[in-house]
Amino acid sequence: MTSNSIDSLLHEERRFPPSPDFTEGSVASPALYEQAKADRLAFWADRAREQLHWHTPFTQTLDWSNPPFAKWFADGTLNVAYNCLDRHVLAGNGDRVAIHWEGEPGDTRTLTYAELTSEVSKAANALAALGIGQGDRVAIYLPVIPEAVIAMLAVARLGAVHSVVFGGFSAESLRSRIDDASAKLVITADGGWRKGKVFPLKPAVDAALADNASTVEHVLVVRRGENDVQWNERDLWWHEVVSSASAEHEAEAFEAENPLFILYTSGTTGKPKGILHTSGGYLTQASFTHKNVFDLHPEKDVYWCTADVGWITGHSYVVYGPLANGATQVLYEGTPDTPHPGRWWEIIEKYGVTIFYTAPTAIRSFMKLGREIPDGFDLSSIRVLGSVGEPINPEAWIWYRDVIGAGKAPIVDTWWQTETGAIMISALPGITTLKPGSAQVPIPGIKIDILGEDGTRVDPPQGGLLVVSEPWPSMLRGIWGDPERFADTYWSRFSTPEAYKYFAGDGAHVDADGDIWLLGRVDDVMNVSGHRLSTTEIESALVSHPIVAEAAVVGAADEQTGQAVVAFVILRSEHADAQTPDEASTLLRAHVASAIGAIARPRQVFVVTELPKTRSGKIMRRLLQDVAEGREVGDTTTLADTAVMQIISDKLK
Ligand code: 6R9
Repeated sequence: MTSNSIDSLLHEERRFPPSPDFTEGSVASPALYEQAKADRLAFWADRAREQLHWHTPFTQTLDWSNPPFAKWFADGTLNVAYNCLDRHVLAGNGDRVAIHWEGEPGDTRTLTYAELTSEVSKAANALAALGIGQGDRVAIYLPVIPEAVIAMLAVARLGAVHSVVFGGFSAESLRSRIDDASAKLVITADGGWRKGKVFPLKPAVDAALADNASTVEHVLVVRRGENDVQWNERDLWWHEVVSSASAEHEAEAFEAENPLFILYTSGTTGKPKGILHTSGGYLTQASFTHKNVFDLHPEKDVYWCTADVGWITGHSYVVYGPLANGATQVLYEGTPDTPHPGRWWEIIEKYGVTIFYTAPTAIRSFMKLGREIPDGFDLSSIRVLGSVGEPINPEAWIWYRDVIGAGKAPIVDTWWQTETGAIMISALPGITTLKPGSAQVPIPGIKIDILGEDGTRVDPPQGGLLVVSEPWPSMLRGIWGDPERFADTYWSRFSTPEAYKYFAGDGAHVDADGDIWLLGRVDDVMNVSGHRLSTTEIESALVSHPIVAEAAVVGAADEQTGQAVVAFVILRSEHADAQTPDEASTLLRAHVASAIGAIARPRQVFVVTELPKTRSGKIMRRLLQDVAEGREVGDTTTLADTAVMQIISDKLK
């Protein structure tokens, strides 16, 4: 990766310093960086005391005597749910809205902190009556409805461990996750609303448990879709079991390292990894970052993170971070375009959302539809915008700021992973001068380095591999049931006995100001004629062309150059018919060559109408690579829309 190739992409040279008004009232202060620099562990100990209520105060901050197995605040005890609920009620904020829930068909439900505390207490009593206690695993397979949050917190309140499985996953994926964690209970719903229809969930649970050979004793079913369901002996209705339970439940304290949840994520091999997070450290960093990165003023902000609770973003920035901070938030069940393409903007207007956190893929799909749609709504309440999940290209960044943020809301581009548990790299609004396209700087207390293949630090502006060089409070504590895979996947590449370093799997580059630019997963790095090229970089060049709405790039085997660049693009609707695919291809090949250099010129540019994406919005380049290399398309089960590959393959025939 050469610096020239990256720099040539940055047509967007504008910088956005914080406005004095914003800085004056901002939550974060430069002192955080100074304190963390002076004494990192003391900094985190202070954050843990400031952010959380400890039943027993801790005396030890970090135990790193057995790396890579960390313990944070190990002799302290707390209850995670108490921290998200009861303490806000006790502080006099019981009447504050915790959740403004909006169902896809337009039904709504509002829960104050007092009401949410009662609901969680009832659910905790009901689960305890079903035999759930400390350490037991509970699988949660629900739509984005209040019961998803209530179920997670009820499990946490009992010191048990939840494993939320995204509602779009198949019966087979659900079964493998249930088995891997030996779950005792599954909490699901009859169905949920998506794209104007009820999608059934219960049949997938029935199919997953059909052989009666799993560890699951009961299935607790929330009524949401009102669709018919098959009933088995192990099944119980949520509304029968939970409604009749007492609303009084005393939250017991558990050790800081008590497991809180397992969340499965895909790795390089086929078997998903059960990423394990624990209590005190996780909640400290999730809540600290939620407050400072989003400039949360809980008494007046209305926060909305669009992630499904089935992803890590939903865990840390829908459930734990916001609720630990006593925030008021919006929770929305459905898709962005149902029943009309302005649904999200309508929700922002309706609830007066002030802080909005979403993914670049969503932003680009709105760009594709044109600004007339958001312009039809009053978005003037917005004051902070966040981005997560993949690098945000400067064009989308500027559009997001101009169209959604009225040309003034700061954007925080937050880099982190399921494994890191909470935000690791981000600007802090009110402090950082923003640079479109860069995730910018490690948050206070986090140590990031960019290393070359040989493990030595590379100096700006060279690119390398991103590592976290010191343990952090919300770090994963392991892969469920597989300590070797944990040590191997993340810690074997760059660690020495003196210094353990976490290998994130992302490429990155630091510029002369010390700002970090993410270059995509290193597994997506191509080698073309001996030159390293990042898929992200070429995609960014493609989407910087006005006719392109979305782009995905893969390295396809090529006899001459080792790998060749093959691009798949979706054109903006107003251009889709104005160019033939051949004309568009010629134009874009030349555009990439001029943006990055001839070496990056795609061998082929295919114009398509859809790209294969996972349900969390990540483009599945592996499948496009199959197409580009003329192979049979591989496993498509994790696609949001499994028909997409057929459409693409047919089109290219
Ligand atoms: C939170 C989440 C993690 C991977 C990560 C990286 C990519 C996430 C990013 C970003 C560039 C950002 N990623 N945020 N890349 N800029 N702001 O997405 O977790 O689903 O585990 O994905 O996503 O490649 O390694 P997860």
